[in-house]
Amino acid sequence: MTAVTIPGLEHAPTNHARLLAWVQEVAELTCPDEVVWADGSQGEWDRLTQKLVDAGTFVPLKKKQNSFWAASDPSDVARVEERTYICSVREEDSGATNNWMDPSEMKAIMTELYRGCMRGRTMYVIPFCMGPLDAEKPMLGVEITDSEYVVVSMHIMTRMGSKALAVFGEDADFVPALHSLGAPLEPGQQDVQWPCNDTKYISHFPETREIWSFGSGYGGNALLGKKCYSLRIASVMARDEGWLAEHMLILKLTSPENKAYYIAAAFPSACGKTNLAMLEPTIPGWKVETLGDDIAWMRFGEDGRLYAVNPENGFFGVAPGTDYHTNPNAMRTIAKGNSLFTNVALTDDGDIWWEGIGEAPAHLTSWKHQDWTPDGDELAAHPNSRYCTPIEQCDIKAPEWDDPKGVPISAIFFGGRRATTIPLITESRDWQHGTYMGATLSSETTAAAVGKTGVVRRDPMAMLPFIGYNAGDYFQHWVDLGKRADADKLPKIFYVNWFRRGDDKRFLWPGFGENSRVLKWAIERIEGKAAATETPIGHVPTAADLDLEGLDAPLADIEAALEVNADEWRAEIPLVEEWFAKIGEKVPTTLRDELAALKQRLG
Ligand code: GTP
Ligand code: SPV
Ligand code: MN
Repeated sequence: MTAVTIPGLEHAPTNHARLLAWVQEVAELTCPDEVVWADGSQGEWDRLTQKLVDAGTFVPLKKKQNSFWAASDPSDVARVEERTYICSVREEDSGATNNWMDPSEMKAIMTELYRGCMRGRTMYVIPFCMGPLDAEKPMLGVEITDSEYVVVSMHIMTRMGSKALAVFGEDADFVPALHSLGAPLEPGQQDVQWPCNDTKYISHFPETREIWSFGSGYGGNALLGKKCYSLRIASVMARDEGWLAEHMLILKLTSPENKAYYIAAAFPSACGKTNLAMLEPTIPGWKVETLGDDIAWMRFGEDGRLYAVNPENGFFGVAPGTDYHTNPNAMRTIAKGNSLFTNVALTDDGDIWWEGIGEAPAHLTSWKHQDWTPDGDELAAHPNSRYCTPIEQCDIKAPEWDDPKGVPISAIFFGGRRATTIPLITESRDWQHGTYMGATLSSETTAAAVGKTGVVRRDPMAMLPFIGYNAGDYFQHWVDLGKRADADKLPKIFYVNWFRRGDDKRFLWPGFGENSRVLKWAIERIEGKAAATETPIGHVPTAADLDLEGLDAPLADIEAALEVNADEWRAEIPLVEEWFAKIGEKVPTTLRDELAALKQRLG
């Protein structure tokens, strides 16, 4: 076939012709020293974590078994939305919210970047499956990468290696996902702790369902099964096949009467999904179990209800702010070890530390590898530092978390981070109104993406950076799905905001475990038990409608968190108009009608 011989290329553990041809093609283009098929074994984990320790990328944690600390290049700490592209054939299919480039033009540019880019490194071939391996149609992918950090992270975040490859057979469909750090090594050249490239591209080809990523080692840019496959590419599949791929947690809420409800919730990055998914209720008798903390795939079941599956196998959670008070379940999960920590601080006795985890020790090694003491002004951990840990280890995972059938969703929450305007919770009147709430969702930007933080922007369904096609078509898809099912079988949609602030900038609502009070109200609305006030924006509880027993917070703050301020809402209207104008003609008529009706109600 070719004159090129690369060690490892001839020992492929599969007869899948399309996969073999692609691996051959990528190896010839990128020129690695060696090709290794990832098998997902403990031996492979041990070998690669040791290799990362030897390279200085990982420091083993003395205080957590089988766990490692890594600090990235200071320039490679978050998703790069400006460098993320949806390369549909027609520009309008990418839409006003995505960066676009013609697929052949992008492939020409990136092919030149990839040429020889794995020289001096090992090329790993990682077969993986998003969602359960025993799904009716397993959602397969293969990531090729030259990063050991990516391989070991994929061990945690996905079902991968031999057990995934076994599902491929000789001709199963899969999403090819190519990743390179873009940091070839010349013979004898010393590697750096966190190789990456100043030039970055995170490219998606929706028609051919391919992913090409270059230059970054950070989670969302490099673990291609996550946002690239399970949201951007999967949202296109979902549009074509009549389902939903969403940036949502999945939780199970059990009432004191032992009735179980499943709730999915979409909040933008670093706006509280992991925390809500693992919540420890402060109200007696209520129980939360976790099914997923970031992504939900939802399909209609035969009974007409919407069933959700978490495609992931691990949590890639925001570290700062996580402690035994805010998220004890995350703390217990990582305490079991088998976890990776990136861009947190390292204690002198070999443990991790971040802002919000408790009192700072007198000395730390910061995420920038610098000596750190509490009297300086720099953060010890990057605000987007992350832990990566297996779901399997989470004590409160729901037993059905990996059931390929999924779980029937009773309520969908949309939420954002807004200091003003948006009440603690609002119930939509129906699916269309709920879709309007989602489509006009707004939130302050966070450290999860490179760029200025704290800027309010529209983030529809918390999917702004993740919709793999035209946002107007995406809204239409939501509207259309709502027409497919009986209204009483559709999840009820709510709009929440844990982040409203008082004059002195304090949070009005205590959040975290106390959010169970808000979940309870939502469930009791579904059961027809709880009261609400009809307002121009939807049904909102008064403080008296919420179970506030034992809550240690001023009533005035709760009332302020629930306030519907007509002036603030009127000020929101031009922003929504501007947003719809940006999306353009494809904004569904129903959503324009919702806006017109809201305007009228506000007077
Ligand atoms: P991604 O993994 O980026 O998608 O983020 P996420 O939506 O899972 O956010 P996460 O739960 O990790 O929360 C991000 C930040 O918000 C953390 O610093 C939390 O401490 C904070 N946070 C989460 N829930 C609440 C809440 O109810 N109230 C307040 N005030 N802060 C919260
Ligand atoms: C997010 O940014 O929404 C995350 C982390 O969940 S990342 O994997 O980078 O997407
Ligand atoms: Mn996320």
